[in-house]
Amino acid sequence: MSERLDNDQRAQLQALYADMAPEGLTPLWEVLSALVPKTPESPATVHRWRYSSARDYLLRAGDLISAEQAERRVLILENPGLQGLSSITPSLYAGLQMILPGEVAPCHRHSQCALRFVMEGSGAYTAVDGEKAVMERYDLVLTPGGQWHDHGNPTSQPMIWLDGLDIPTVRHFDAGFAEKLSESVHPETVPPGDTLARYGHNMRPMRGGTADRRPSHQPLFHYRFADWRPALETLAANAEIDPHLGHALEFLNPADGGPVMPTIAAHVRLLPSGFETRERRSSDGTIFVVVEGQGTALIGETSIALEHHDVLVVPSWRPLRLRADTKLVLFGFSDRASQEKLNLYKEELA
Ligand code: GTQ
Repeated sequence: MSERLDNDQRAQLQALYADMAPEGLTPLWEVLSALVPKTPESPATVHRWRYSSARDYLLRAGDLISAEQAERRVLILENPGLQGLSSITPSLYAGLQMILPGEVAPCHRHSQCALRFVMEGSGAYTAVDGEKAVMERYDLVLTPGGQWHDHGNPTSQPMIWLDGLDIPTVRHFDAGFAEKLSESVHPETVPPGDTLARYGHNMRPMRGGTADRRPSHQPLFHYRFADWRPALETLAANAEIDPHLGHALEFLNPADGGPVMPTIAAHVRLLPSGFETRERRSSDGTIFVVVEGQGTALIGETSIALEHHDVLVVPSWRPLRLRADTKLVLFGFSDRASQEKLNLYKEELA
């Protein structure tokens, strides 16, 4: 409301609101500026989770409940500004999942899209439609919406990864469906590495041929550290650094050259030691993981130290500068994929 109201008018309006409320009617003029803000006013807060601390709690949970019992043994990274919503930003969910040696997280599929970013361990797997992606540290593995997935750990070490899902987005649309497979482990359909060989080398089986077996919109699901890390290093050696991003590479869906999944975009960046980015803000609240090194996130007046494996969330439209105190390598993901489809995405570079 732009005009001030006198007391009499205010009292009569309050009576009107009370009378009509039971019929599901409320006055727009009381809420218009909040409904249609000039710029995003996220209820989410900037927050950093210390990996060492979260890991201790996850190990404690591991003593108390099995992966099979829990279905998924995950500690949700819940944004302090979004309590009760199991969300890290208004549109995204994140959690830390652990699979102990010998455990299986049973097979299911759901509308929600998921990414996994491996924090520690080696040799456990996520099977997608019955094909194991054998996971190494800092691999990115996707379980796109509608695809069967189970996790297992045949090694002697725990494996921990970060889950990133579009759970709040799907909840927003009331469009979530899920089902469990009758068996806990999907029968093996092809040997590990089959999809990477068929779809992961800028090639694909000829369309229409019988070897073109993966869903055409979402064929690839494994992006290996062994591939992305050298690529990022070579970029850093050859390219002029982007003042707002550092050296940055986005993971692509080869089906269309766009973000990895319909709702989620993911990238990695490298900031040389001592480098500080110029201020940038964007409408996609972003989750960062520290893969290598140490740094500082500067968000307005707030300064947040980033240690190895920490997870940081920067909500929509918060001005961010990143400083590398040593060489800093980050993984990041956001809902930019959704926002671009809806013509919502905006960024501002200082
Ligand atoms: O691994 O399928 O963190 O369904 C949340 C929901 C992980 C999974 C989560 C899930 C999964």
